[in-house]
Amino acid sequence: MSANDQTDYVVALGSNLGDRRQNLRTALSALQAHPAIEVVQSSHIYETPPWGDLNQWAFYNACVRIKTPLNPDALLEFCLTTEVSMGRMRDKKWGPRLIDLDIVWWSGGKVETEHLTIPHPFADIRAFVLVPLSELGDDIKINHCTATVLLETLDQAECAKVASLPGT
Ligand code: A4P
Ligand code: MG
Repeated sequence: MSANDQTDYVVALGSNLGDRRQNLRTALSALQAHPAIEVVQSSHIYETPPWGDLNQWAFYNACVRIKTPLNPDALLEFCLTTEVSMGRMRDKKWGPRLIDLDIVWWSGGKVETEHLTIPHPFADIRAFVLVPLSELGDDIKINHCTATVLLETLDQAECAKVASLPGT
């Protein structure tokens, strides 16, 4: 396989149930174990206040940059399968979750299908996405802006760095 077959993606990891740190690390290990995925960079883990549904535990969030020849649908399928294999139960939208793997960005531009939207909805106004994303390179742009620029108008005071993810 040549380097030209590879596409860059950012996968956002989130958890606010169980051992949150371990859940993110298990998800990272699943990405690393996939034969067609190369994890090239990972952010620190941040503890972040809940967004959307405020009445739930604080989250741990991180972002991972990968290279893979998988197309967006195939990567989404792998993300959803990983969530299920880790024991995620789907309850209410924006509610508590053991693990969430969302495709935040890829180098191929916008995707808008019934099952997949890239950049991930609200990524440009979510500090819990943008704070870890800002560690992964200024070539990553959401709606033409870097995470660093988007964060200038957002409150990120409550996003606290708690640990590193392995693999950096
Ligand atoms: N889907 C569409 N686009 C994507 C994409 N780019 N990546 C579809 C992944 N999935 C995508 O997702 C439902 C469906 O979204 C998937 O089956 C896929 O076809 P879901 O994970 O079951 O979750 P959901 O809760 O019903 O909705 P969603 O949109 O994933 O929730 P969000 O937007 O991810 O929000 N606060 C903090 N601090 N940190 C968090 O991580 N997460 C949420 C969940 C709310 N508040 C949070 C956090
Ligand atoms: Mg999701």
